[in-house]
Amino acid sequence: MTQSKLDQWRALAEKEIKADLETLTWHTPEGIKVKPLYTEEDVAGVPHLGSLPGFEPFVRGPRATMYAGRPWTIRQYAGFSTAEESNAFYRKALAAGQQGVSVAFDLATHRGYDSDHPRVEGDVGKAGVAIDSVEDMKILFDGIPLEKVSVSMTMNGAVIPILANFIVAGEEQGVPRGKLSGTIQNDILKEFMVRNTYIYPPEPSMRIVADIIEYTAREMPKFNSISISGYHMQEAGATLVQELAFTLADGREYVRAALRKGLDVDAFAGRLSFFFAIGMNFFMEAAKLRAARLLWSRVMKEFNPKDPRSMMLRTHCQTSGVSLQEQDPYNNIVRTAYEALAAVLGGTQSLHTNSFDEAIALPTEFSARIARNTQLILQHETGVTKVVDPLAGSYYVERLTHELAEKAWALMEEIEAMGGMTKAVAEGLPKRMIEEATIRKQAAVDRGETVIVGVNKYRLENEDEIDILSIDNTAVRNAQIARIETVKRQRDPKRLEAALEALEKVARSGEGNILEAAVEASRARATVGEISDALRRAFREYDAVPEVVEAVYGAAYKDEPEYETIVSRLKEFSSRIGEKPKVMVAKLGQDGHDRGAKVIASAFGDIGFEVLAGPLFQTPEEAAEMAVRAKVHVLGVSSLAAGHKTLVPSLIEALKTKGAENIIVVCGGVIPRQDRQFLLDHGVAAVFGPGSNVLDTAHTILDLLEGKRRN
Ligand code: 2CP
Repeated sequence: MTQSKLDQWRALAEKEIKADLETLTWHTPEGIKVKPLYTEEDVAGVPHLGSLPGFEPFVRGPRATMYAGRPWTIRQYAGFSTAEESNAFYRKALAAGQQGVSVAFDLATHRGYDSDHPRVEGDVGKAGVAIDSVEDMKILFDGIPLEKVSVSMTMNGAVIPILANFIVAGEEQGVPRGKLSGTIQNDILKEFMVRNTYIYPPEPSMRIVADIIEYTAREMPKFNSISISGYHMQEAGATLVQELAFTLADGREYVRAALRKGLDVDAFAGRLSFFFAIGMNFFMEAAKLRAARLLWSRVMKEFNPKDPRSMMLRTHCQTSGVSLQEQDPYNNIVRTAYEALAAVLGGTQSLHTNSFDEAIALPTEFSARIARNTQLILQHETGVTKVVDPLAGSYYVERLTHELAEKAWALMEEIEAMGGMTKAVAEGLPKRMIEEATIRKQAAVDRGETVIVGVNKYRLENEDEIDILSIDNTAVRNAQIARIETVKRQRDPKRLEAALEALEKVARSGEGNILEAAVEASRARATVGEISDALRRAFREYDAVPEVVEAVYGAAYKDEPEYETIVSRLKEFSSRIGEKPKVMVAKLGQDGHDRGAKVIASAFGDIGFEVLAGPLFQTPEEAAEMAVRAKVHVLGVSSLAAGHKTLVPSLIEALKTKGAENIIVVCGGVIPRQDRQFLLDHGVAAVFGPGSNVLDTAHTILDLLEGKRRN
C-alpha cells in the first residue's frame, strides 16, 4: 500500500470522526495499542508469515490438517460430590457427545487430606469429587474404558497419590499403565503464583514434577505428564502477555528439571502439554495461541531436540471463568460461545466451555448440556473445522501474534535474567505483577471503562432466580468416612506400613522415583491423606505469608470525586473513633482462590481502612482467634469454593464463644442468591456477590460501622 493512499484514508477517517485518529486507539491491558485499521504495512517483516501447519514454528497449528483431519476434543471439566455421582455424570456426558473426561477433585483431595480430616469439614465433595483411595478412583471410572477414553486430571498438590491411584485403578480394570491415555496437570509453579493448592515447598515440589515426567516417559507413553497452565493466571487477573510469558517460562523450567534427571529431551518433551484461558478479547485470544506455539518452538530449540514433536505446543483451553457474571447469567452462554470460537480459531487441541451458572454454583445437568452443545454446534454446524488456521493472513491477527510474542519474549528474558522461573516465583515477581494487573482491571470495571453487559451497564432492575445445584456436604462427608473405614479395615497393615515407609525413604533420600513408590502404596490401599502425610514428613508443608499490594487501586482513580467521597467519609469516621477501622479479610477452608480477597484487601487499604490479610486455609476457629487478637472491627470472608454454608456459621459461633459478637461479619465471593438469607439469618451483616463494586462495598461497610444499616 502506498503511503499516499494511507494518508488519504487517515484524512477521510479524521473527517468522519471529527477528531484525531489517535482517539480511536485502544490501549489494552497488555500495553498493546490496537489501531482502528491494519494494512499490509503492519505485517511487513513479520518473520513467521509464510509458515505452514505441522511445521516449525507451528504458528498455524501442530498438525498438518488440524481440525480438517480431526476436530479438537470436547473435554468438559466436571466432578462433584461422590465418585458414584461423578461417574454417572461422566457416562451420561460421554453418551451425549463429550469426547474426553476431565476430572475436578474437591479441595480436600487437592490439599492431600482425607475426607475425615477436621480441616476439611466444609470442603468435601464441594468444588469437585472426593477421592480418598483407589477404591474411590475405581468407582469414578467404572464402566469407562480407560484404554479408549482419555482422562485429564486437574491435580497438583496431591498429584502423587492421585496419579498413583489412577494407575492402580487402570491396572485393576485390566488396562496396563502403558495403555492409559490422558493428562495430569502437575504444574506446581503456578500454584505458588496463583492457584494455591500446593502442599510442599517449591524445591521438593519441583522434584515431584520431575519424577512424574520421568515415570510417565518410561512407563506411560500415551500419557501427557503435565499441563503447563496459564489459565489460572488469567483468572487471577494476568494480562495475556503475562499469561503467555509466565506459562512458557514455567515450561522451560520443567524441561530443565527433567533434563537434570538425566532424561533425553525427546523422551519426554512431546508429552508436555499446555492449558490456557480464553477470555473476551476475541482476536487477541486467538493470536495468543498462535504466539504460544511460536514461542514454545523457540524455547525448545535451546535444548536441541531431534524430534519435531518436542517443539510442538499442544494445548487445552477453557473459556474464562472470571468473564462469567452472576447478573443476568444467560449472557454467559453468549460470552462462552464467543470465547470458544476464539479458542478454536486459535487452534486448541481440547476445549472446556463453561456452564452459564458457574459464576454462581456447580453446573446443573441443564447448564452442562448447553455448554457441551456450544462445542458440538461449533464442530458440526458452523464449518469452522473445514479449513486450517482461517485467521492466517489477517493483517490484524498476524500483527497481534507478532506483538504478543515479542512482548511475552521480553518478559521471559527478564525472568531468565533473574535466574529462571523458580527464582522469580520465590521472589514473588510474577505474583506481584499479576496482582497489580488484576487491581487495575477491577478499577477499570468499577469506573465503567470496561463495560460488562448486565453488570456495570444495561443492568436489569429485577433478576430472576435460576436453579442451582447444591451439594449436601455433610452427607457426602459421612459416606466418604464410611468408605475410608472399610478400606482401612480390609487392608493388610504390614504391607501398608512397608509401602509407606519405602515411600518416605525415597522422598527423603532423593534416590528413586516417588511416583513408583506411591503406586505400591496405593496398591496396598494407602489413602490420599496417608500418602501425602508420608511426603509431608519428608518435605514439610509450605506456608505462604499473604502480602497486600498498595497504591494501585487508588492510583487508578486519581482525584475523582466518587473516590474522594469515600476516602473523606472514612477519614472523618476514623477521626471520630480515634483510629482507622480495622478490617480482616479471611479465607476459610481449603479454598485457595484469593483474587477477590487480594483486590478487596488492596483497595480497602488504599481507601483508608487498616487491613489485615488472613493466611490461606484457616479454620473458622483460627480466623476468629486472629480477628479477636487483632481487635478488628470487621471480618470479611471471601468464599469461592462453596464452603460458606458450613464455614461461616462456624466462624460466627467461634466469635460468640470468644465474646466477640461485636465484630461485624460480612461475606463476599461466589455466593448464590439462594444462600444469602441463610447467611444473614446466621448473623452475617452483609453479603457481596460477584460483580460488586468495591467503592459501594466500602460505603456499605461504613454504614454498618456507623450503625446505619442492619440486615
Ligand atoms: C490430532 N490427532 C490427529 C490429528 N489431530 N491425528 C491425525 N490428524 C489430525 N489432524 C491425534 C493426536 O496426535 C493424538 O494422538 C490424538 O489424535 C488426540 O489428539 P490431541 O490433540 O492430543 O487431543 P487430546 O488427546 O484431547 O489431548 C489434548 C492435550 C491434553 C491438550 C494434549 O493434554 C489434554 O487433553 N489436556 C486437557 C487438560 C484438561 O482437561 N485440563 C482441565 C483443566 P496421539 O496422542 O497418539 O499423538 S481444569 C481447569 C480448572 C479451572 C482448574 O485447573 O482448576
